[in-house]
Parts: sequence; structure tokens; C-alpha cells
Amino acid sequence: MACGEFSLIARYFDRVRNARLDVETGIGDDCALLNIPEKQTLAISTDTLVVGNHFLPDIDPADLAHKALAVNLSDLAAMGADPAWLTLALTLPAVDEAWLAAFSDRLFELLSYYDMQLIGGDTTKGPLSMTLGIHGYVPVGRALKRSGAKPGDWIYVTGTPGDSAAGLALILNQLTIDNPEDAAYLRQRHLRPTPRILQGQALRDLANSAIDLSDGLISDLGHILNASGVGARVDLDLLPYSDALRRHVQPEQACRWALSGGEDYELCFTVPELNRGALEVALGQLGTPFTCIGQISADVEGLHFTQEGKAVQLDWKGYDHF
Ligand code: TPP
Repeated sequence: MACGEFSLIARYFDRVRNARLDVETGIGDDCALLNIPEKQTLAISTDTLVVGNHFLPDIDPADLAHKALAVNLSDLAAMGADPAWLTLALTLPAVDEAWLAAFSDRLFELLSYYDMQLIGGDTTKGPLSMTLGIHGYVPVGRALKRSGAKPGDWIYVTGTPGDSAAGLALILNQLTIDNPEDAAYLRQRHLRPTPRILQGQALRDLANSAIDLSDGLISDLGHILNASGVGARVDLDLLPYSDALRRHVQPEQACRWALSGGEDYELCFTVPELNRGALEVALGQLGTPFTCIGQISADVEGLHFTQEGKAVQLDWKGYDHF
């Protein structure tokens, strides 16, 4: 059956209206019209995913939909925002109905899980790529920022960074793991990251600064340090590794992936001593694994690493597209 641009949008993307959100006009006019709840600050972010750079051409469309939305949600999580609206600009090489059905089914599953609405976008023909615009809101004055870290703050990460890079290495056949469960776990961490939305919201009144881990801890914690005008010491012995990574990857490679692999979409945040107890309770209630890996300091510049009590120099860099 032929499927032009407008019937494609109608069939796959103009599906659900959200009862919670006050959307005056969604898909179907030149602009979306959104009524924003009172005393909320809008949080807006954009991310592009391009075939060959962010994913391989044969990626499962449901995995692609999950990842595209999850990486955008992760930006809202890092600000402590509540997800609301999504725009999707999709470039497709051709109309493949089975592909579109699988892609849009997973997209709408996740949109419904996070109580969001797709409110507009664009479809064009070309090499497979997409740009998502995500919008959320956060009570005025309570957004988490990169710029708030203070000397003495403790540095934390959620989850187990490094898993995503190991998953990518498996997908690219640069790593083989003979245990199917461990291999599947690492691939999933790469293809279906978990945005830490509730955790970000729980950190609003506890953390002084936060960022999500997209380019690797070295680069992303570096952004917090630059924005806050502070330095930090990180103890490599404290980095949390998953059992799967620990079992199949040499310690140095695991460390490199945790610090510079990227795409973990975990949160890195800093918390003053006074809030550590409340943090244990808040993230404990959510069942989120989180680990203290170091401390913000006024008497060092940039990021300093120690291992077994000694200073270590690392020249690894975070992921850079250029
Ligand atoms: N090659 C393929 C085929 N897939 C990949 N996922 C990568 C390489 C690795 N990779 C692509 S983008 C990226 C990494 C590690 C970093 C994060 O992406 P970016 O677009 O910089 O995210 P943002 O910082 O904008 O959230």
C-alpha cells in the first residue's frame, strides 16, 4: 500500500493525546500550542542521531526508537525536569511499513510510560537520521545545573558506567563474550539505556550540580568542573563496574570504558556533606544503585585521579564527534 508523508504521519505518529498535558494543538497545524503549568521553568533539549555515527544501519527499529528517546530523556533527567512534549524530525531512505510500525510502537510505549506527548515534527527522505526535541518542566528555581558544584561536595554516579561501550564493542564484533546472558546484558545497556528521570527529580533539593554521562565521565565531569570553576579528585578504586564487565573485560579496559566510552546515560552529580544521609534515603527508595567516586576540591585544577592511594595520569579523552 502506498504511503505518502501525510498518511505516514497519520498512521504511525499521530496516535495518542495525553490527558495530563494541556496541549491546545498538537500534530496537525503549523505549530504546536502548549499551555505551560504555572510556576514552572521550561527545560528544552535537542539531540540528533545519525546512521553510521550513532547506530548501525541494521539496528532493530524498536531499539533505535528506545535509544533516541532515552538519550533525550536523559538530558531532562540531568536537570531534574519532568518530561512532557516531544518533537521528532525523521529522515528515512524509503517508506518501510514494518520498520515504521516497530519504530513507532516502541516510541509510543515509552512516551506513554513517561506520560509524554509527541506534538510535532517533520519527515524527509535521505540517509536514516533523526532529531528529537524534548521539552519538560521543573519548578521555578529548582533545576539542577552543571554550574553549582562546591568545594567539599561528594561526587556520585548512578549505575555502572562502561557497560554501554562494552555493548557497542560486542555489536561491532570488537569483543566476544562466551556467556550469552552477560553479552545480552551489555548489548542492552548500549541499545536500551535507562534515563534516570525519577532520580534526577529526587536530586533537585539534594545535589548542587548534575550532568548525564553521554560522552564519558572524564568529559562530562569535566563540564561540571569547568562550569563550577572547581577541581576534583576521583578514586579509580571506587568506580562501580557491573558483574558482566568485571567478568569479561580486563580492569584497564573496563576503567577506560567507564571514563571515556560514553553513552551510559547515567547521572553524575555532586552533593554537600549535609545532604548525604537524605541522598541515601531518596535514591535507596527508588532502588537505584549509586556510588561515591570522589570529591570536589578548591585546591586542585581540573580532574585528578588516584589509584591505591597514588596519583595516576590518564590521557584518555571523552567521545568527540570531530
Ligand atoms: N559508532 C556507532 C556505529 N555507534 C555508536 N554509538 C558510536 C560509534 C559511539 N558513539 C556515538 S555518539 C557517542 C558515542 C560514544 C557519544 C554520545 O553522543 P552525542 O551525540 O555526543 O550525545 P550528546 O552528548 O549530544 O548527548
